[in-house]
Amino acid sequence: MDERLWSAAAAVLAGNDAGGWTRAAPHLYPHQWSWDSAFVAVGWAHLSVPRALTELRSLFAGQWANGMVSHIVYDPAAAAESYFPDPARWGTGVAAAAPDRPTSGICQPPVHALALAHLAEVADRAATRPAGPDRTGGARDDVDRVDAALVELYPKVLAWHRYLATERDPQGSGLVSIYHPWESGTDNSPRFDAALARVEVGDLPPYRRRDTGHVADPAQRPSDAEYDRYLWLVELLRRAGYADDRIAATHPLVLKDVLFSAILVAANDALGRIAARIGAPAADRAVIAGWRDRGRAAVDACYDPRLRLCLDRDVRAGTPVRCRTVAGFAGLVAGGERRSELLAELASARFLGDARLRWPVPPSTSPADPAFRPRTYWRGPSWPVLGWLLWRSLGSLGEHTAAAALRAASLEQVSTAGFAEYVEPFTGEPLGSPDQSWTAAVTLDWLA
Ligand code: 9WN
Repeated sequence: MDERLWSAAAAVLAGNDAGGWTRAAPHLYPHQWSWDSAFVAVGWAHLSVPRALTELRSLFAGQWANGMVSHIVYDPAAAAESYFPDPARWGTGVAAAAPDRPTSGICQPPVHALALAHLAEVADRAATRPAGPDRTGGARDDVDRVDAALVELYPKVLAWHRYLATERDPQGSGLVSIYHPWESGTDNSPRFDAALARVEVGDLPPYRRRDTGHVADPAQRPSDAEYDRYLWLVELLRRAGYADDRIAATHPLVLKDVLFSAILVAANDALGRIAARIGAPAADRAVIAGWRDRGRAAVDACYDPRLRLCLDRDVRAGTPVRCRTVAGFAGLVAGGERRSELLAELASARFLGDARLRWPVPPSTSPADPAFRPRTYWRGPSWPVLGWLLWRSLGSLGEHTAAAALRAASLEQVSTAGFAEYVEPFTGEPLGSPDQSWTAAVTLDWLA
């Protein structure tokens, strides 16, 4: 165990701790982000199980009445100019389902059930460990706390998954529709280039970006042209009253996001285990298993034999999105039948086998893709948190050698680059925000 790295990671979480929730990053992201929070809870579990549970409780306190977990729960105490778009720009008051607290009007990948199941395992392991130093303290009590939290959170997570399986998939296809690149969590990935290019920006109210002031070079962030489109999509969603049926009928950007859908498969698998643990009704368990199986088959069907990757589907264009990004490994996350092809592609010179990589960790966009940019956000840099997701998926598939190699490379990366938001894949230069909460959190989990 690298005690120095452990203490440094723990200090990042403590520094970003806002009480019952954690800032995604100290300055750039001073609010609670949805999928960040779930990864962060996995990290907190190794320091304090009660604190990990509080993280998820706080996030779900901002859940919408239709089940949606919004991508940002705003800190009302933070200055309005601390992050843009602010709550006023979202204007979620137009939506009947919006809660009283300030949130955004869109969502992010549903990693929450995965986090809950993972932190239950952490608590169980600590409780069964032979006598000796116990980082979590009161290990048996922690298991009871987890069980109580599972009972409390289970209906909320179920409502969240139901929202995704119905409102975001009215066709029952097994694939989730997203309305905004921010919903994917991989904002300016080339996955969205063609769809965004078709978005015609209308009478967009003026705005001032805040994000570029927090990074060393604005070129590490999405471009102004991308931001105009992001904000125009927000404008259209607000005008549609955040009503899924209106959005599905009129919105210019609708994508079946293959990674989001695969995460939902893994999350339904985890939710099924939680349901069994707390003795939820058999009918619920059958519904959850149905969502999981339908999603897994649908992700498999997105596999493209030419690229050897799973591809998103652009609903408006009616075509698959042909680019080489880390999202293409969705089939490993969902645990489908394309495992050997995807593992071969992951190891190939287009991904981990590229000899120019400083560490064999997945770049967000393959260096072999024409849109690859090594310093720009989701267009090339590696994101440790996605390495964690793949590592966990490989472990669940029983691919222990590949998982161990990815963990070792990831730990070398964070030991050198620190807890950066993302990292230049060839030089190892830390980019984006320093002290990013989820990078520290997954480091704790790798070390534990
Ligand atoms: C928009 C907080 C979030 C992550 C996303 C990442 C980035 C926000 C932004 O930061 O997105 O949601 O302002 O760029 O792309 O995955 O959740 O860390």
